[in-house]
Amino acid sequence: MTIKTVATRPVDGQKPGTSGLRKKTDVFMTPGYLENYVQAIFEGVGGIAGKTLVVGGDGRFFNDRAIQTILKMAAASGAARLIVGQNGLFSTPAASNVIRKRGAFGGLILSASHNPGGLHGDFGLKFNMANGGPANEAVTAEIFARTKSIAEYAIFDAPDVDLSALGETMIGDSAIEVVDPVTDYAELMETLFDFDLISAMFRDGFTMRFDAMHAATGPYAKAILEERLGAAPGTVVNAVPLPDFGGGHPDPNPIYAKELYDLMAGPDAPDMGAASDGDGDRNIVIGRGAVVTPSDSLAMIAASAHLAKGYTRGLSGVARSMPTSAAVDRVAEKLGIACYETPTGWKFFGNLLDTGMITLCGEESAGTGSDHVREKDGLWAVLMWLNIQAARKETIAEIQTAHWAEFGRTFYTRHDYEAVDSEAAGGLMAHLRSRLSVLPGTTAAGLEIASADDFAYADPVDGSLTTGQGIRIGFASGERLVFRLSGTGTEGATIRVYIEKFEPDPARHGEDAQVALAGVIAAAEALAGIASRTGRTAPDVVT
Ligand code: G16
Repeated sequence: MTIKTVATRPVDGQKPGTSGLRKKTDVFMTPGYLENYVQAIFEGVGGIAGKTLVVGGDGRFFNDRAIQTILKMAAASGAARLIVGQNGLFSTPAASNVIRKRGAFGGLILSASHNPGGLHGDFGLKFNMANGGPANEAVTAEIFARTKSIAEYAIFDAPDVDLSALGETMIGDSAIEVVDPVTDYAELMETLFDFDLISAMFRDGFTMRFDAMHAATGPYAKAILEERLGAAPGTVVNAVPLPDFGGGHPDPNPIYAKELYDLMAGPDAPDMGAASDGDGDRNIVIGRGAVVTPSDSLAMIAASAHLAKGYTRGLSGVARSMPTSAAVDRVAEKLGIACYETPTGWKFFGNLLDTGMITLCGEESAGTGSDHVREKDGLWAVLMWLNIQAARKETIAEIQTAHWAEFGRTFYTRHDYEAVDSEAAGGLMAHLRSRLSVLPGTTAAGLEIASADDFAYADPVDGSLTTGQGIRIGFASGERLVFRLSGTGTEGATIRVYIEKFEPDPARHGEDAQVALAGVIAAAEALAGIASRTGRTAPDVVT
């Protein structure tokens, strides 16, 4: 086995987005593309000689090939140990846990999250740091800088490692340790939640469907829900991870998890429906006839988390990404704890979690998590909801109704316009930005605008400033609109419009969100001219 040094040239566009580098799979498979980016990571993080790294992904097409390349390159760069999930699999939160538990220097996580896989689907790669969380902005900037000056990369000329067998092999002086991806994660969950209480609920006839969408969470959900907690066999559906996600789109939203949403709205609904995404960090929770929005889920978990054994001490604080609804703010106020508003991207929660300023955080994009790892965690959220139901002896619908009665309901929806012409999307945002100073005091579709800004965040721990994070429009009557461009898409631009309105009156809490928000939706169109600028008259996805 020898180390090869291969001459290469910078490739354009290897700038990490909201969560690492995401591109079409066939782009990632272009000779040298992956290698350039991996070498840039190794150099951008200050070198990996003598270090331990965790490596794994969500099992999508090219996961297996990419991991072999990464292992050979890491060995060539002198890594001491590479901890790899069996068959190259790790859910993102499980990888975060292993990084923390094993005291690793960091990890490489291969996933394009909820985006479809396959040669013409999406692929992604990100670096997580020693705290288990996605690299911060300073590190991703350093990685990007290296992609622009790279001239060569190093790789071991070695046979592939058998990743199906647990145990240890060597590439040169680097140990490759293949581990069961589920064990450590399941152990962690057992320290956080009352497994006996949840088991008893299942024994008493509680029914559930968990849709793993043929993605990373399947083995975890089977092991924890069915084997440890005693949920009926077959509770976890689509449990086997497949490189093409069974031809599906592993996003637990109302479009791609429609079957689950339909089941939960119908006469044969189990007590609880849940799903997670490609890499297992997102979640959706649905009660019988009661969809819980991710923003509400965060607020409801914040209000009841103390019922789970890992959280009996209460919450030190909470955080939400800026576009997430203010439902959790109202809970924080009542609990007398701080609530932080961060830019979109889990990496921005890292410092708050590391310093103990927050215990819980979440995002409108189906992400909820706590200080147990440094990623959002789909199965954790599902277990939290199971624990809360078992402890309160109430259904999700009852918990939701009671929560709204106590705190008011924040109607919320997000409208996505996908694969929009990048110039048109950029023009729409630039137009809004140019009008920020003149908007307050004017009206849009009859609603008076009280405030308008472009969100900027000064990290309270390290003082770093992040600007240009989305246009916020606040209305005098309390509604809010946010416009931003997605940082995870791989085709054109995705415009996200986030729409919310607070409703204190319980008599109105049963309204359909799209109906309740119709006036604010009209204001969004009046302000941004989405139809005229993009040619789109309706969103592609409504969550
Ligand atoms: C990533 C980030 C999340 C973010 C989401 C959507 O999640 O970790 O913080 O909310 O992307 O980002 P955007 O609105 O820029 O597309 P995931 O699940 O895709 O890794």
